[in-house]
Parts: sequence; C-alpha cells; structure tokens
Amino acid sequence: MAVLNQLTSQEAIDLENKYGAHNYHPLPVVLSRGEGVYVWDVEGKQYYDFLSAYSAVNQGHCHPKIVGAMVNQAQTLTLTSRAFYNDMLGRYEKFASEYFGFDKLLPMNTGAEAVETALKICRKWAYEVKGIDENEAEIIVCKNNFHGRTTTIISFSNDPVARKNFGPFTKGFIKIDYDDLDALEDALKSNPNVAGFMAEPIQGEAGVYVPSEGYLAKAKALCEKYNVLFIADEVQTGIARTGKLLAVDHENVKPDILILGKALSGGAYPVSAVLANDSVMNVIKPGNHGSTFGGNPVAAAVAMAALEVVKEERLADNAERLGQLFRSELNKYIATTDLVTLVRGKGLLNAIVINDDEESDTAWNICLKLRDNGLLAKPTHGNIIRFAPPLVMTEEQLLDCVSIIVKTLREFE
Ligand code: IF1
Repeated sequence: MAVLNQLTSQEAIDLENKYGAHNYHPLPVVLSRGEGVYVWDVEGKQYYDFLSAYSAVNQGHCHPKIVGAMVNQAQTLTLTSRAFYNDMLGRYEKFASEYFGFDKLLPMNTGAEAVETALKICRKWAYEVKGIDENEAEIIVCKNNFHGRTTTIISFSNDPVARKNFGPFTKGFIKIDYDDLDALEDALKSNPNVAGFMAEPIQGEAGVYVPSEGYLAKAKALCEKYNVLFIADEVQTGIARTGKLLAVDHENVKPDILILGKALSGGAYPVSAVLANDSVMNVIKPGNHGSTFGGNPVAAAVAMAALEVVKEERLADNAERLGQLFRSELNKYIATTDLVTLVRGKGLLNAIVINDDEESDTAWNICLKLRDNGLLAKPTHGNIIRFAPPLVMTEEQLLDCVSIIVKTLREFE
C-alpha cells in the first residue's frame, strides 16, 4: 500500500484543485482526524466542528460503537447485492421500521437517492391506489427547497446555480411558498392529480427556516383531506438534530413517507432510507427499484449502531437543552450589536443572519476568522451562517463555542 506521506494543507488543496472537479468551494482548512466534537487539520490544529458534515455526524466523529460495528461487519461480509439475501438486512429493516414506527423500509445510500425513491413510490401509489391517470401525477414542493442534486430533484429547485445548463427538466412538480397553508390548499383544490406534498420540516439550506407552529400538522391534515401523501424529508432535520428524534415529532405528525439519510449512519458510511406503511410501500414490486449497495450488510450494521447511540446517549434531549442554551446566549450578544439581526433554529440546528446584503462576503470572512479561532462553520446563503455541532457536545464545550463565536463576531463590528 502506498505510504501516506504527510501532506501540508496547501499541498492537499493543490492536489484537489489540479485533479478534482471544482464542484465545491470549501473553506480553506484540510482535516485529517476527527473525534467526537473535534476535528484536527494536517498541521495538528484542533477545531470544534460546528457543521457536523451538514448534520451527518450527529453522534460525533468516529463514534467507537459505530466504527466498531462497521469494522466488524467489513471483516465479515461487505456486499452481497440484493440478488441474494444476507443475514443483516432483514434485522436492520425490522429494527429501523419499529424504531420509527412504520411497516417497512426501502434501503438506499444517499439522501438524494432516498428522495428519488420517495418520489417514485408516491407516483406509483397515485396511479395504482389513488387512481390518477398514468403520467399525470403532480407532487407539490416548496420554493427554496433543498432535496439533493439529481436532475429530477433540481427540476423542482429554484436555485439558479443548481439548475443552469442542466436541463431539460422533469415535469410533474408544483412549487408553492414554504410555511403557507393557503398556498398548499389552493394547489390541492385546483389540481386533481396531486399525488403528494414533500417538504423539509425545517428548510436547512435555505437558511434554517423554521415554519410557524402548527404548519406541519395542518399541512398533514390538508394532505389527508385531499387524499395526498405527506412526504417528510428529514435527511438533515432527522436523527435527533432538532431536539426530537424527528423534526415532525415536535408536532406529533406522522408522514406517509419518511426520508432519512446523513446521521442515519452517524457519518461513518453512506446510508439512507425511505419508510412507509404497507398501504403505500406495497406498491413497490420486484424489479421496480433498487441499487447495488442499497441495504448492504455494512450499512445495516452501521445504521443499527448509529440509531442505538441516539437513544443510549439521549441525543435528542441533549440537542433540545443545548439548543435552548445556544440561542439564549446568542440572543444576549445580539441585543448588544447591529452586526447580527437574529438567531433561529430548533435543537442544535441553528443559524445567525448577518446584517449585510446577500452578496457581501462578510459571512464568509467571519467563517474564516472562526476557523482561525478554532471553530468550523460555513455560510448557507450569502449572509446566513449555519451552526450545527455534533449532538454529543457537553454544556461546557457549547459555552466555549459560544465565547469563540461572540469573540469572533465582535472583531467584525
Ligand atoms: C451538498 C446543502 C445541506 C438535504 C436534504 C436531501 C439531501 C440533503 C434536506 C441530499 C443534502 C447536503 C448536500 C451537500 C450539502 C448539504 C446541504 F447545503 F447542500 F443543502 F445540508 F443543507 N435532503 N444536503 O439537506 O442528501 O444526496 O447529499 O446525501 O450537496 O453540497 P445527499
């Protein structure tokens, strides 16, 4: 095996620039180790990870129980494909279906694949159960959504950078304003061919937009009234991130289709899933859908360990408690400054809005300074900085992070 000689940060960045597609603009920091809430760069500098790989590392970097399950399974049987059965998949499907309270689970790998899977199930249900004419199904989505980057998913995005020059696009989607129940009812009333309504319980990439209290429950009730499936994309908000196991749990809403990803594996391995009850999931028959790695034994072992950690370490309660503390501490600072207009979020999915226009690079420069001060975060859009640490953080560590964030912001006043 090639000896991994130690790279400097600049050497690592140069390699990516020369040999890697330029589909990202990362913050200039090169990480080489992670443990719990900390990551280290190649020069050995330690940082608090306040992004958690966009909420994939809720259980903390390299959690020993999750890594142990992965290593153990990887030394036993990694992949059978679904051409044959294996002794891990059924156990995982039972475990996770009961864990989230659904009849069945369809295993995939990435969040976007799970979103695509949910859309296919919803359409097939519309034709075979609801009775919509084939190829006429419409799915309602929200403006400023983020559900992934496949061609169909960007077909219903309104982000020009995600869409430009990737057409032609997939038909069959109706865009409405987020957090607008009248718009939802109008779309349901005026379109007899609606199959489903898909939404993020909190719009993450848009800038951590928390909808009005009751929005999710009323949206679900409207879906029931018009015989339409409510699809919750909890890829980013799920797995205890917002202070409950699922963000929909804050309103006791049970979606007809639940989409999971990211922290379903604790960030150790690509694992995603779609869950539904038999009345919906049983429209899927052999040959309709699948993937080489979907439901592989390593994914099964990792996901079960990752979900056990969530309960054993009471991560939802910790996220709820530390999230309240984080927002109250940041609000104390906001009361003293014009630089930041607000902090918003639920649990440990939060964001601050910088009092500057979207095109300014203030948020980016603040994140560069946060990096220098030992904390990693990244702007979502323009003037909004998302803060999402691993849910295993202690109160002492959170308060240390708050002081780093406030100290850094004061340098920009
Ligand atoms: C990137 C954003 C976050 C998601 C929701 C599905 C997916 C995502 C609600 C697709 C993925 C990731 C993608 C990653 C950055 C990150 C992201 F900035 F892109 F929008 F978190 F907000 N549903 N979000 O948030 O899951 O296929 O990536 O596994 O593309 O840069 P995926």
